Amino acid sequence: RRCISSKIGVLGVPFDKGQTKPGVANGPKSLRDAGLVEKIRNIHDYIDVVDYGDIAYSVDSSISKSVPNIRMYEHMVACNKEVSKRVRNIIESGRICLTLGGDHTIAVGTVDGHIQAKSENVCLLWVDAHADINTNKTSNSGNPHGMPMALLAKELSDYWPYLPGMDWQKPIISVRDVAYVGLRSVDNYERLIIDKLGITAFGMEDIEKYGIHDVVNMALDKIDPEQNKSIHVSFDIDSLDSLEAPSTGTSVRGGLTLREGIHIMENVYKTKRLGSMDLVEVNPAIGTTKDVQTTCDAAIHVILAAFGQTRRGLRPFNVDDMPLQ
Ligand code: 6HN
Ligand code: MN
Ligand code: MN
Repeated sequence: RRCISSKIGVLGVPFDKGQTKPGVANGPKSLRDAGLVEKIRNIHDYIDVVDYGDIAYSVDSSISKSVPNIRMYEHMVACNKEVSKRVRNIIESGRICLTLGGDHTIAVGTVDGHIQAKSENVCLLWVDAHADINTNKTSNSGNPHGMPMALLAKELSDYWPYLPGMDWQKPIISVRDVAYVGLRSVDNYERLIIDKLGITAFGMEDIEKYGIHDVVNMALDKIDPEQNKSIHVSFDIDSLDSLEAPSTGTSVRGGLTLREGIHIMENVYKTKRLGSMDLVEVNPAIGTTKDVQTTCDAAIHVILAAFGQTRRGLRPFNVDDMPLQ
């Protein structure tokens, strides 16, 4: 059995300005405190993990309130610019980038950085209860964490006003290269956008109908038909059911089981083309201590599956027989 060495870079993005509930900035800390990095290292002997710590960014306050109905606009701009640069560097250094949120706003930067590093040969699997494809005109909340897909999509660039400070960010992914899994809370205009642009979208009812295995394979077939793209998975922990991941800001019941979440990432691992993964919206200020443990533990299981943890067990590295007495 030959094993390919896997190099991973972990980046924390303690960003909470894309929504209004305090606590989500401590997502990276809560995952690290729960032993995430050690657990990734322990998957197998030939794994190589570097933790790059948390990002910091500085804000240009002169652009605040320059775009209507985007809360904390200047923070969204500055944070994502830094995230993009850091993710790009990590991927260019030959590592799979694991970005820990923070709220989902940061996916603008992670997907941008991934696409820069891989010269656009990227497809995107968005695992979420929500579609996160509001523009500032369609959003009912004004919360940037409901907008990252709309900022990334080429097909929506004409629906945005001029965005000061975002010149570095080109809307660089076509919705043809995007698939959703887990949807169950989609706003009216988001539904219109998905239908009008024909975005591949598997809601919970599709998972009931086809099962998670077929749904993931159908999604990947659609966005990476030649099996040659670098896969970006943006995993919002609220894709999981409220019972599986209670500590998150916009929880919706009737979601994925942890087993389904793990299954998605096991299938992605098997492609050997995971280039970058986000794990966002873990909020350790929501719920009891037990709820936070449950949520972090679920997030860690999903991440470990992405990096080769298998439920059937892994044989010891470079060993063919049991120790003699
Ligand atoms: N998330 N569609 C709602 C909004 O405010 O635009 C909810 C967004 C949730 C975002 O969970 O990443
Ligand atoms: Mn989301
Ligand atoms: Mn969500």
